[in-house]
Amino acid sequence: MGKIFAALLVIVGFVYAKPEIIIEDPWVRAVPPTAKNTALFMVIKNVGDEADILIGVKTNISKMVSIHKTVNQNGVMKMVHVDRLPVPAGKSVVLKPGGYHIMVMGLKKDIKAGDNVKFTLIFEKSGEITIKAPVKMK
Ligand SMILES: [Cu+2]
Repeated sequence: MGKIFAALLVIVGFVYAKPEIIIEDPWVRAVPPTAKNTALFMVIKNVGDEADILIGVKTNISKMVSIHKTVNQNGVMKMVHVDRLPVPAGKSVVLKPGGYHIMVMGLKKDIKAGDNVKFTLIFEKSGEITIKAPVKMK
């Protein structure tokens, strides 16, 4: 009896384990009208019990969007493209200036402080999550 109950618990746990993604404090850096690029920052929180992975981002304000990481290569700060950004279960990943960020390249229109920009974040398990990020001077 005890064995069957334990087995059932394992099955139930397996079925219901899932990531639960919460996006906190998203913001886009305000840039001068001549600028072609900007970046999106946020905290990606996974309050679920399974890991998830950010695999892509979409927006219609720019030609391209890419997950970037700023790295220090022999004293020179460089940005490198990241295909997959893992968000472990119960953990948060912080996207901030000087670290991970979503690079927004080839702006199609001017953005200014106070605007809100729509982005769709694509997660491997949770699917698409649409957010509105305010444009801020920071
Ligand atoms: Cu970048």
